[in-house]
Amino acid sequence: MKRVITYGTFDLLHYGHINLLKSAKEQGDYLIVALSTDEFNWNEKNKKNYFSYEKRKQLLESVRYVDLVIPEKNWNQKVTDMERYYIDTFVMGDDWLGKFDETLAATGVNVVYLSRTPEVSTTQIKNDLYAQEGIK
Ligand code: C2G
Repeated sequence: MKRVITYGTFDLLHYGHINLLKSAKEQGDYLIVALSTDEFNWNEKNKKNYFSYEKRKQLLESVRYVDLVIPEKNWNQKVTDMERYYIDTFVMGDDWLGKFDETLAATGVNVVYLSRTPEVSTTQIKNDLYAQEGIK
């Protein structure tokens, strides 16, 4: 069984995330999503997620491509995650192109960057909604 892992916030889950998760699953047979905790988002990514970790986890667990959701608590857990979960392939969207090759080089996992869905983002959704609010 080929085991794949990917990491992210996945807040305001949208079809760009689903495209990524679908493509990530296609890299193997079992997909683990390491989901950024609320604290990690706020302290390390300066992101205030709209949905809590539990709600974002609930949404991801309902996605057919996702087999397991684990917490992403810090930037440094990736190497141990690869060992702990017997990972074959690490996947990220190509906005992260090249960012994890060095970190993961010693683990021997395949590092795959998949193209992002360019036209959609959580930031864009929020901005569009604020703009509509102004019109209403
Ligand atoms: N993504 C995508 N297309 C979009 C938006 C996001 O393919 N339109 C992908 C990103 O490239 C990423 C995943 O969906 O691989 C999750 O995106 P985010 O929730 O924005 O994740 P991020 O905040 O980049 O956190 O340790 C890695 C970090 O946790 C990644």
